[in-house]
Amino acid sequence: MAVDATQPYDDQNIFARILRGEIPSRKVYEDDFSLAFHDINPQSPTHILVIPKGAYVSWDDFTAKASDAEIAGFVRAVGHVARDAGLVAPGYRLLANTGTHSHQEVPHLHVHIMAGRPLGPLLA
Ligand code: IU
Repeated sequence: MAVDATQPYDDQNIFARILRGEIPSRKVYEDDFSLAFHDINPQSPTHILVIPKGAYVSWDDFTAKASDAEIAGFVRAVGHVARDAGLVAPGYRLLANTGTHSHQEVPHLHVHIMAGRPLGPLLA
């Protein structure tokens, strides 16, 4: 079911549980502000999710409430993960579904990094 981006944070959501180490993930990167791991159901040869460590439902929640340090750290982490995976030259797509119409499924902000094949127009 799609997430309402205005809902309160649910600390039992699957990514909160991954952050607490209650559920394993295939970790790619971690720093003070961010965790990156492989998507469990990849839609492209490379499909990595980057999440902030703070409790934010969505991009909206994050950009409204997170500190400048968290936002800067998170944005840098996304760039770092893509660079480190060698995705800059071939190219990659960033996606952050936010709320019902976007079909956001997990109520903890995540940025998708998708790459590894020509992805085509966004709405193809
Ligand atoms: P969305 O933007 O909320 O629709 O994306 C959720 C993503 O989380 C989706 O690509 C799932 O495959 C992925 N995911 C995951 O990697 N691990 C999980 O345990 C669950 C979902 I549930």
